[in-house]
Amino acid sequence: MIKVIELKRTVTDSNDRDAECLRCELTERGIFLLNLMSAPGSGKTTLLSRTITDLVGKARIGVMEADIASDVDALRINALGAESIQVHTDGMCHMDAGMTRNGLMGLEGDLDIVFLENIGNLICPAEFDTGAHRNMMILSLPEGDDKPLKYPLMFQKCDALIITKMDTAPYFDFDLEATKERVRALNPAISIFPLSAKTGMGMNEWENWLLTEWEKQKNA
Ligand SMILES: Nc1nc2c(ncn2[C@@H]2O[C@H](COP(=O)(O)OP(=O)(O)OP(=O)(O)O)[C@@H](O)[C@H]2O)c(=O)[nH]1
Ligand SMILES: [Mg+2]
Repeated sequence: MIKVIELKRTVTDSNDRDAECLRCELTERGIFLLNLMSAPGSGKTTLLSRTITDLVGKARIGVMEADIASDVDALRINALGAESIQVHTDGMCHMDAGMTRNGLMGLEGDLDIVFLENIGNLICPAEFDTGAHRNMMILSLPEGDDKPLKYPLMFQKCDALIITKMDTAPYFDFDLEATKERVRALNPAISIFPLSAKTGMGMNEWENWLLTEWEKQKNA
C-alpha cells in the first residue's frame, strides 16, 4: 500500500525565501535533495529505478513522486525496496517549496539522498525553486534535439542534464553534438550525461556525479 498525500497550493509571499529555508533545514538533517524534471515519459522513473538498484549499499535513496493522479511511479520505486511517497498536486503542473516540504513529511526512513520526480512538463517546473540542492533534467532522444531552443529556461536552471534512451539512436535523427552545443550556449556549467537506463550504458558517469555532488554537499 503506497502512502498518497494530496497537496494544495501553498500560500507564501515568497517561494524563493521558503525554498532557501527548506534547503537549510534539509542540509541540517543530512538529506541531499535533487529535483528531477523532464517531459512526460522521458524516462525519469526508469532512471531512478536503475540508480537505486546500482547504488544499494552506497546511499539510502528515497523518492517523492509528484503527479496529478495515480500511484504507479511510487509503486515502481517501492517494489525495489526503496522508500517512496506519492504526492498529488491538485491539478497543478509544478511543485513549489511549500508543497515539497509537505510531501517530504511523508518520507519516514533515514535517507541520504531524496529525489523529487517533478510533474512531467518542460515549462512550469523550471519556474519554481523547490528547495532542492541540485536541479536536473532528462531529455530523451525521441523528444528531438531542438528542445534546448524551445525550452531554454529549463536547461538554464539545471546543474545536470541526462540525455537518455541512447540505445534508440539508430532509429532517430537526434544530433548529440548539436544538442550539447545548444545546451552549453545556455548554461556553460551544466554537466551532461548521455546514457541508456535500459542497457546501463553511461550509468556509471551519472552515478559518480551524483555521489560526488552528495559528498560536496556533506562538506559544504
Ligand atoms: N529504450 C529505452 N526506453 C526507455 C529508457 N528509459 C525509459 N524508457 C522507456 O520510456 C517509457 C517511459 O519511462 P518512464 O521511466 O515511465 O518515464 P517518466 O519520465 O517517469 O514518465 P512520467 O512519470 O509519466 O512523466 C517506458 O516505456 C520506459 O521503459 C531507455 O533508456 N531506453
Ligand atoms: Mg515517472
